[in-house]
Amino acid sequence: MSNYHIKHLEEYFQVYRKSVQRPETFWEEIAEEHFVWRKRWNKVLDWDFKKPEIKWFEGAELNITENCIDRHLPTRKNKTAIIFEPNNPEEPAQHITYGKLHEKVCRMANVLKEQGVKKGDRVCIYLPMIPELAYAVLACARIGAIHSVVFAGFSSNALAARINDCECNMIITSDGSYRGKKVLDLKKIVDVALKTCPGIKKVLVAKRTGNKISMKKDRDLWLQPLLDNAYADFDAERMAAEDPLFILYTSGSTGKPKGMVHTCAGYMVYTAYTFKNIFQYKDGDVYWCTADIGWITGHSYIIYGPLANGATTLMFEGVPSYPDYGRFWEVVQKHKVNQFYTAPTAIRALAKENLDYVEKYDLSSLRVLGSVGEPINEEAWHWYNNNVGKGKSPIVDTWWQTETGGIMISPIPFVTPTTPTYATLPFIGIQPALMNEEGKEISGVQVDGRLCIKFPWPSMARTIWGNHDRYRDTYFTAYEDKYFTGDGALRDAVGYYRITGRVDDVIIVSGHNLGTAPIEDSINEHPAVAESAIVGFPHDVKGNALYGFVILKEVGEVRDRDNLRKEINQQITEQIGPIAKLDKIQFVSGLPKTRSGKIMRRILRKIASKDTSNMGDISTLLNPEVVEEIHKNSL
Ligand code: 7RM
Repeated sequence: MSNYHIKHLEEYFQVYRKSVQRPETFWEEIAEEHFVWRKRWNKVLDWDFKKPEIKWFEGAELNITENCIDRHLPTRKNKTAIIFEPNNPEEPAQHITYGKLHEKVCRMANVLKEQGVKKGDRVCIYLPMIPELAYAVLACARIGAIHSVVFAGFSSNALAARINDCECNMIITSDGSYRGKKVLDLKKIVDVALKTCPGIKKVLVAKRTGNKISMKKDRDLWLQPLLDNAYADFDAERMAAEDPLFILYTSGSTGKPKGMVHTCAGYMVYTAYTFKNIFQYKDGDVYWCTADIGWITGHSYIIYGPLANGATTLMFEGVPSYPDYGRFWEVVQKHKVNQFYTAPTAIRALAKENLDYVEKYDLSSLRVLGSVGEPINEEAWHWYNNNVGKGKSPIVDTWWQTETGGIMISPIPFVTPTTPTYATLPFIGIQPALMNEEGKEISGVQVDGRLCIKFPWPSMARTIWGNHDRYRDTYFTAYEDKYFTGDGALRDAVGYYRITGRVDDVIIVSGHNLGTAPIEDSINEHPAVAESAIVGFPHDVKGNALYGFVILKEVGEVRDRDNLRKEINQQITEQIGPIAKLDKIQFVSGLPKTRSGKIMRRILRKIASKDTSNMGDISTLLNPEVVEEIHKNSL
């Protein structure tokens, strides 16, 4: 029996049991039967969560792009690999076949090599959702360079910090990007960032918007002429199973962003296997994930997972609201999309608009709907189910993280019965545990606790770039011999999991993970600000919005409060990006602190969400009196 494609519930339980009882045999069979290897592994798994050290398929050699492209050529050369749907609906879509993708990636790989990129080098990719982004990612993988994609909505500061942290020597960008009606000047953002990035030797610039940009001599090069002159074939580099494939930054609760490192073999096996089952992808289907490739969802489920299965994956450059709120559904109709994967924040935004925008289009091609990024609330779930799925397309509420590389808890459509707001059952090979405050695993059903994973899975991040101690401290010290996710969850009577949200200081706004610390750092740089704390509060579209409590310096002129609010948000926009702007800013005389000096965010969270019936014990605070003041003046 091949366990690659699970088709009914009994089979799920059977395969799950095997994957837990004999994980090495299980993953070995999957790896052997469904991928191409240059050299076989010596050992399937080696792990120690204390160090922590995790190795899958050690000794094996492969190149992920041979699995995502070359091996499909004999059978799928003329099949569409990527459908590119531009921002402007009047501009024709592009259908990039596997044959064409091979050529494009090879040319790009040759360009990178000619420009001095070597195996193991870090290449920053700062591009909008255009085909060159996919080519760049795959070209890096083909030559063995480590890609670090930075979402092209991040500011110069955020970009520079990510470039410097992993010491990239090249950046691939574009002249500009289209987002709805707006044209953004990406190259200018890069130019500003590079003032503080001495390691960058080359800037490759893709032409997209045609706006005027400045090109620095000897450093900046237009990509197109280089591609035109490059050879259209390239021998993929032999990579060791545990060689890094990419770095992707995610916000932490303290300090600078964490560069999560994913490696070649395990990541490939797990993203491909989850993609096949969780979207029930069948040959000929058109699959669309609306995420940006700047996030892990785009890495795993726009590029690697779908392409490893020889799928047709759609890349959308635009936004859900342009030219109007029907755009998603227009694209579904136009390309006859079968699987559609998006985020609750997008669903909530669209659910606020007139239903005509959905009903105007023929959505009968849809078979599976996906959700990712944050808990999907019941109302949004029903709207999605009724109006998009017409009650017949199962919703897969997929829980996972940048750190996990692939989907961890999710229904398998047509296999696992779904329940609104529940991510349901662990995927094959995933062993969750709920932990109590004393650090003990909670057994049984109808319980809640902190979500950990007890056993390694192939696509887990192996380290934080340049900071293995932080990797250990963040994920492996809270609970002995377990990976701690940072999320809380409950397990219901039938063993289904429902994710309740972060238990640390990461706030998820519109599906984007924002650490409180960098935003507070940015606010605190304002000359009038003494100290600040931000918390999330429920927001009907964004899921959470940010509420800032700000202490002003006592010296200096008395400033207009609304102007100050504007300046603070302006500063955040410049340093982090508009996504991190505060919805509410309250000026306070102090912040509730513990005796060890930690801000008691729990109290601020309650005030921000107007849930102040039970404030808990505040007697241990250093300054209990400020709580009353903050509460009284809350916004
Ligand atoms: C894929 C991704 C990770 C955090 C995670 C959760 C939250 C993601 C769900 C979810 C409830 C879901 N990676 N999260 N998916 N919460 N239900 N289906 O989002 O690194 O950017 O974020 O997102 O808190 O820890 S991420």
